[in-house]
This record gives sequence, structure tokens and C-alpha cells, in this order.
Amino acid sequence: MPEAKVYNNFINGEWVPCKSGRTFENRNPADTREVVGIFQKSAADDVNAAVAAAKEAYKKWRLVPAPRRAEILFRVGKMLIDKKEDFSQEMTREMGKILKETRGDTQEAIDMSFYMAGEGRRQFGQTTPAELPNKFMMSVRMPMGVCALITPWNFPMAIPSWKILPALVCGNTLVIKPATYTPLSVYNLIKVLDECGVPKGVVNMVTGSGSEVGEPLMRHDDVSLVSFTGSTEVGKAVSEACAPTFKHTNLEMGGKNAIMVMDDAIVDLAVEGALWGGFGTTGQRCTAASRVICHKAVLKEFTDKFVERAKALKIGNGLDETVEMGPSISEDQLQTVMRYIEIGIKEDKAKLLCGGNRLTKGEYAHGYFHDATVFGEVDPNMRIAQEEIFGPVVTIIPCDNLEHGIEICNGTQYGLSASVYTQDVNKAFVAMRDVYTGIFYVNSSTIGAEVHLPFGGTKQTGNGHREAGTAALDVFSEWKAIYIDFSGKLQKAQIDD
Ligand code: UN1
Repeated sequence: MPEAKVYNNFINGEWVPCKSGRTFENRNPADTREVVGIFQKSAADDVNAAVAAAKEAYKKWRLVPAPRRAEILFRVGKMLIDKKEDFSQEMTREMGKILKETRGDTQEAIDMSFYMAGEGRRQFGQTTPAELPNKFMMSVRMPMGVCALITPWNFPMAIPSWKILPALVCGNTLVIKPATYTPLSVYNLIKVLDECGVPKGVVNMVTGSGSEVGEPLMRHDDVSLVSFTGSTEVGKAVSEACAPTFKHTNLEMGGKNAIMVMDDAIVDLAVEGALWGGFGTTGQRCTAASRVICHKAVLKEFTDKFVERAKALKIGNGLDETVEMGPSISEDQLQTVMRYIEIGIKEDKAKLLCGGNRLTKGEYAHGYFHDATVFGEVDPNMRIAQEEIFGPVVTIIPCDNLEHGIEICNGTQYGLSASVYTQDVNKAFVAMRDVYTGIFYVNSSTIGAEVHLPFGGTKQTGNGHREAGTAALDVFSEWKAIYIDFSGKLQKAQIDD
């Protein structure tokens, strides 16, 4: 294997090693013999330098007209198009998901670049008539300062782009801490931003662990906002750390998303959707369809077809274009998957219909591979039907009718995404109204959100914010209401003459 490249932090417009000189390896989860890159194992002093740079740069960046800031974003979108294939190949090597999906991930960053660039000429506020004569009023968005962005490994470029690009177009500066498993994709994105002309200090990247980089970053007094995507457990810690000073937090966390298959569904279509939603990204999407709630009338047909297809999925290194499912991200993640399968069999006593095995032979010997696993006759309260596994495990839960299906669908602590397969428009509308999730699909899987609608969930999936769409602007800016009195005298609102 060729010697791995060393990648530096990006602080104040310079690529610099961390102060302690320590590094960590980024290895390919499909073949751990391959070191994809060597990254900086940073700590609080590196974070402090990055935040100081971002704080200084904010003074000028907030005054750059938004359409000018957006010109950089347009260039970023164009450069990402040119580099899409290389970046996607590198992403598959560091993260494991198949090339088709890493191309989609890079594409999502391209889409977000152009979409947020458009916001350079929008960011609309309101003007409204005043209740007093010779008085004008309006609302405008204002930036907030230094943003701390803590991003996950499952969408290594898309999710960083959901945070970086709206933060920038609104006039903020930022420090990003990429997931330790996937720093290369964030490095690639930051390099593009630099080459497209982002001024020094506006964007900073510090790599390293959650405890050594994430913690001091989110607790830093000069950080105004923490935007985090990851587990509900860590999200809670972020929320608690930020609460005493009312630092803004934008949290995107877990899901236990369900596809509901009704008795009038086109079963083959539902099978396709359940495969894509359940095993795409090896089940490691927050939006993964980890539950299928299936009407008893079509349960046997759906289950037979779904299990047959799950068994036939081609598993392997995502760089092979014929492979349909890659490895889990890490040994830890794989152990979690295996632990839940054991819980499914022993504690829940659910019926294992296929899968349940770690793959270790031949081409699988050096990776974190597991076969596609399906449990049938699952009770909605079983742990495998309630807890987020984040792996290639799907539970099939029988239901009696739509109302029963919706009750099961809503019966978890999460509320990210859900879908219904039905040919009945009335049922579709009832489901659209009554399912309490942030994202809902009709006759499609639980995955596949586009960048110009809000992304996020209810209950313990989030804290009421949404990423993407114009909702992202609400995360990365604050409203200011402005009143201008041109009467030349003191006019008093709400006071009788
Ligand atoms: C995630 O599930 O972690 O909607 C992000 C989708 C993608 C983004 C998913 N566009 O599935």
C-alpha cells in the first residue's frame, strides 16, 4: 500500500498541524489494512486558536454583502461538480458506503451550494404597515457570530454542507469538527471553500475526538451556536452544556423510522422501498427504514418477497460498482449491530427470518461486514423495534389497519421520517396528517430528502429546529425588528392620546 498522506487542520486560512503534534489514522472500513489518511489529533489549544480566528474574521465577514458571500458558494458548487467523482471515491474509501451513494452524498453538497447561494439574494424579511403615522417597520436577519459545527460520519460531505453553507451565507464564521471516521470528506469540502475564495479565518477545521475537540469547542465562550448531528445521547450532553449560557443549539439526532404497507399497496413497490430504506447506507442513516409496519392481509406476500431480496443483496467493498451494501463504519458499530441481533433473538424472542451473521471469510476478512438481517412477527414494544440500531437490521411488525399502523408508527421516542404505501388517496391524507414525524413520504421510502425542504424530526430526534430549506436560515440567523419614526415627534405605541 502507498504511504498515507498527512492532513492538517485549517485555521485562519493556513493548513497547520495540531500543537501537540499527535495524529490519528483514518482506515477503510471495507479493508482496514488501508490507511486512507493521517489526521491531526487536536485538543483545546487548537480549538482556541480556531475560535479566535473565526471571531476576528467575523468582524469583516458579517459586513460583506450577502450576494457577494453567495458568489463564493456558486463557485463552490461548480468546483464540487468537477471533483465529484474523486471526492465520492475517497468518501467510499473512508466511510464504506457504495459509490452510487457517495456520489449522491457529494451531489447533496452541490445542491446545497447552489440553493444557499440563491439565499444570498433572498433572506427575505418583512415590511409591514405601522400603527402610527410617519413610521416604518421591518424585520431583518442578522448573523450570530462564531458557529461550532459537529458533524457525523454517515453523510460525510452532505451534512457538513447543510451546516457550513447556510452559516456562511447568513454572515457567520465557523469552526467545524468532523467525525473522526470521516475527516477526509470534510477536508475536501473545506479545501474547495478555500480555493473558491472564502477569506481567512471565516472557515476553520479542527480534527480530533469528541472529548478533546468537540467538548472545548461547544463550551467555548466565544461560540454563539452549536449545530450538532449524531446520537441522541451526545445531543443531550450538548444541550446540557449549552443550557447555562443559553447558547443556541441545533440538534439532529436519532430515528426509528417506519414504512407502513397497507392492504391496497403495490407490494413490489413497497419491497423496493423497504430494501432501499432498510439496507441503503448499510442501515446507517438517521432516516433508515428500520421498521416495516405491514397490514396482515399482505404480510406474507411482503415478507416472502422482502426476505428473498434481502438474502440476495450483494455485500462487499463499495468501490465495486456491482456491490449493493458496504460494511458498517467500525468494529464498535458492528458490535452494536450484533448485540441487538442477540437481543432480538434472546430477550425479544423475535423470529429471525434471514441474516444474523458477521461476514469474516475471503474478501470480508479485513472489514466490518454483516449480512442483511430481517426479524418477523415483531411486537412494537420489543427493543429491536424501539431502539436505534444503525445497521442492516429491519423489523417487520404486523398491523390490522391504517389507524393501528399509525399508532405503532408514532409509538417510539423518535420522530424523524416515515412513509405509507397505499393506492387510496384518503388513507394517504390521513397518514400525512396523523403521523408525527418531521418528514413523511407517500409511496416512497423513508429516505431521500431534498435540500430545499426542512430536514429534521419531532420528539427526541431534534430540538425543534430544522436543517436545509429556508428553515436553515432560522438556525443560523437571528431576527431583528426595526422601527423608524420619521414624524419628527415622540409617538407612543399602544398609548391612548
Ligand atoms: C441521514 O439520514 O442521516 O434523506 C441523512 C436522506 C438523505 C439525507 C439523510 N438526503 O436520506
